[in-house]
Amino acid sequence: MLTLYHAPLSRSTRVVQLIAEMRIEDSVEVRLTDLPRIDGSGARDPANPHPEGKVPFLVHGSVGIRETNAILLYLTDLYPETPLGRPVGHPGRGSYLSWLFWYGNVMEPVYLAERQGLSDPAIARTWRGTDEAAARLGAALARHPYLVDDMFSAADLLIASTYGWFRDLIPEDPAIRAWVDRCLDRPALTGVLERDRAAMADRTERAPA
Ligand SMILES: N[C@@H](CCC(=O)N[C@@H](CS)C(=O)NCC(=O)O)C(=O)O
Repeated sequence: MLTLYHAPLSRSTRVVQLIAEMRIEDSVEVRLTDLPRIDGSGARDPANPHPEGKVPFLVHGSVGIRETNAILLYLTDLYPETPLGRPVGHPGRGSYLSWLFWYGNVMEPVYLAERQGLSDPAIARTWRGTDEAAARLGAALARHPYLVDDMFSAADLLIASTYGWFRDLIPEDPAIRAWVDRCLDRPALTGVLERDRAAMADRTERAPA
């Protein structure tokens, strides 16, 4: 049995979506947890075993897996029969790994820096910027409807989630816009977001005045 520590409407929402996309809900217990939010609400939950108190955190037996892209890779490798990953030996494996790691190593830092108005030659030199990230995505999506090949994968789920948070930063490129629409308009995501919003409303009602 697997256990996922999840805080509604956070980075762990992507993992809950993946679990729904993979239809492995019966194999993963999703445990709701709390964390300090940007608005000052919430607090670290001592019951969350993540070493930094963050989400997502996946527990599989005696093993803990942290970092969203590592968790997505772990789950899609663990259930290679579901079409959300690209197992070892698959022609798309290299591309799949590249996009999953590109998300954490480049895309998230670049978009967070943009959102926070941070600019520094070291940032530009190391990660480039959102224009370069968009060009990278545009080049891939000019050839295929999805990043790895012709089928939606956990890499699309992860990378498109950035534009769910930062809709004003969706690049103008029509191929990227159509891909974002395809990725954000999935029933699994709609269902997860509805449940997350309900859990957040419940949390607000219970919070002390
Ligand atoms: N790079 C990590 C980031 C995890 C992360 O920062 N999660 C936020 C929620 S969106 C969190 O747990 N924040 C609580 C804290 O920083 O204490 C990942 O993608 O898993």
